[in-house]
Amino acid sequence: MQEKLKEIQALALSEIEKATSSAEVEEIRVKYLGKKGELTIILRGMKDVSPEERPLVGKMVNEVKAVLEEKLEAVAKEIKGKEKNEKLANEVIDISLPGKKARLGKRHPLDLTLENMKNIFVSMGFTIEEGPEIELDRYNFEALNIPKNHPARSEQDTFYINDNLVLRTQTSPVQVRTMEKQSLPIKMISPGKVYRSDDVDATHSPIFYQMEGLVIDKGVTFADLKGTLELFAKKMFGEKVKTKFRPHHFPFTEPSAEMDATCFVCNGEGCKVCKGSGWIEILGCGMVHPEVLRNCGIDPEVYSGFAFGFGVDRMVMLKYGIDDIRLLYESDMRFLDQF
Ligand code: 2NL
Repeated sequence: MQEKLKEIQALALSEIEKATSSAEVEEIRVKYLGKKGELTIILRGMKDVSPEERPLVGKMVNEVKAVLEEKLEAVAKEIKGKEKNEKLANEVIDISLPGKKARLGKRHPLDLTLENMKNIFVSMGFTIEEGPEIELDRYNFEALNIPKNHPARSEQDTFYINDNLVLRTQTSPVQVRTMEKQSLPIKMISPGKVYRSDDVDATHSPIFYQMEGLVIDKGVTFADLKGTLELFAKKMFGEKVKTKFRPHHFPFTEPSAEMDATCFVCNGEGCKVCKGSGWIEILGCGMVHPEVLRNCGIDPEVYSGFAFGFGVDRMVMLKYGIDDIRLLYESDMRFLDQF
């Protein structure tokens, strides 16, 4: 029996020595010390050993068990250390590799131009007002003297939510709301998105930007309108710019006009941008129609005012020489990176 135990011990120790992984060590532990392990079986067989030999054999079994346990633990520890080092070595991060560059975004040309325009009007004492893009028919059309049969109301031009609600086709409803709620005088601009049921092409987009302005006070005249808009044109396109006003028609202003500015590309000489005329159409304007003032609860016998409106996209396109409005809405970085 003693011989047998020595044999087991020697065999087990040599197996443990040769182990190269934690799994192998565990396998050996189970083989000798596990429930059905060789030493366990001997311990269980003690009842067959003669009573005289029993204490001695028992002691030896326990000694072998202790030796094996100690050795298993030592080797397991050593192997675990090695495995950990190997794992760490495999997971090394090369911090000298160049990182992935985060692309910095840029301001959109529409946004840049809008800011420029807002700054000009704020410097002249205008406030910036905003309103909903889904608008009541009453604010978008009715209050502005655009009658029920007017072509602008046609479903071909306007996105209707229902009979009463539209996607605003201009930012004028913001002015109407301001006149209704605000005390006088008023000196405001309303920049923002507007919607028209247009098919997309080089000059049309169903969404575009507009800026309108409104000044209401006692004694406001067409001279105030001209002075204000001339100054805007000079600040926007340069000191040398000249302006002229042509009669026009809008349902919400009377009299109405369109303002042209001398072409900022050729200084009025005539070029491709101004189609040889030397002039570029900039905006529409006029004295607020008395009916519109009445609709907004303002007495046209006491107060008068002027209003104007222009397409921001058109200005951006003129300013940067962009020939296709779709470029402003396609988010193509090759285009946007140029600004
Ligand atoms: C254009 C012309 C214009 C207005 C907008 C306006 C607003 C109120 C009362 C009177 Cl609440 N007028 N706005 C006036 C004249 C012209 O826009 O060509 N826009 C793109």
